[in-house]
Amino acid sequence: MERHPVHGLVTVAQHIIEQQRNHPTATGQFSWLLSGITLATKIIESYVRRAGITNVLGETGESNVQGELVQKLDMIANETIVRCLGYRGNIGILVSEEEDEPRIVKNSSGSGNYIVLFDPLDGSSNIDVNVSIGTIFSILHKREDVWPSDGPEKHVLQPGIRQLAAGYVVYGSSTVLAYTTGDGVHMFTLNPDIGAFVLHQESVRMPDVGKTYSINEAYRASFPKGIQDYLEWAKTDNYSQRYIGSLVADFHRTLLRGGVFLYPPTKKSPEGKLRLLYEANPMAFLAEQAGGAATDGQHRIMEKNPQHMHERTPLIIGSKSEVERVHEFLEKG
Ligand code: AHM
Ligand code: MG
Repeated sequence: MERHPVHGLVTVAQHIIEQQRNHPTATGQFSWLLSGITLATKIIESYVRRAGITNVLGETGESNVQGELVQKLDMIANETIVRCLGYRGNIGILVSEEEDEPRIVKNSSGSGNYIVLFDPLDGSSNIDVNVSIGTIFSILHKREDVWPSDGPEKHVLQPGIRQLAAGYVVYGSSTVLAYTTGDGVHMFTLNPDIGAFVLHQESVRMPDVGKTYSINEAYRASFPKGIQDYLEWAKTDNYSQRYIGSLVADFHRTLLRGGVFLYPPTKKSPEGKLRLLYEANPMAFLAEQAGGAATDGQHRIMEKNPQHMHERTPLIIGSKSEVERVHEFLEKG
């Protein structure tokens, strides 16, 4: 793997500002917005680290728009992000996995131009058992061809290729942030002693091959035939299997080590389980920026035109040649 070691101490805030220097028209608004996200994730991480001793584990007793039980930490993470971003005057719309409708941010200028879409705490089933979970985000501009009477959802329904930035934070054995603004993927580790995300790898490249597949194989019987055939083949070719059950953590490993993550359509989730706008799109942007690929089994994820805010999609993401291999099986199947 090609690595770019970093000397000296560069925080994520500094890095974003330096990246902006490459864009002469940048106003600094964008770095202000991203610093709101990093602040929120530091607060979330402090809840996650102390979860067992601060009565934040377990369910709230409510279900979200997806019909899934909401964990207390899901709710805390959502509120934290809304609180941290709601005061950045340049954000117009927030879209969260946990909320049915887009949230219009009311601010003094009333003219926020950015849309932030996020999954506040991904990997819900792992929250209570101290396994890696994460936050995912994607940033868009509001559309110019939308009338106020069209409502906010129309602004939000844009293909992933329009993303201005995307990233995630994985709350794992250490807390790592990865982001892209279309100029490579950069990775930071939270140094808890100074409370800052510190750069540890610039321009991360995903290995082009990697003999690891990551899938919930318990659903195998209802996978498309091509996926079943691929899994059979991978076993005969000495692949390993790794599956954490938090997209953020499974993707993070795939980004660093190579391989392929798959969440195909199943009987239970015929459209796939993962959400296009705030799970698949940001991960696809990161994957492509690192030299990898992301599809739904037929189309490039980032070219899909979303019809609904909480739309789901099948996802095949990872090293380029591994994704291509899965496609070969899908075409034969
Ligand atoms: P969540 O956003 O409610 O946590 O659900 C998404 C998660 C992903 O992190 C993970 O890849 C997937 O669900 C795991 O699903 P399954 O338990 O069906 O394997
Ligand atoms: Mg999720």
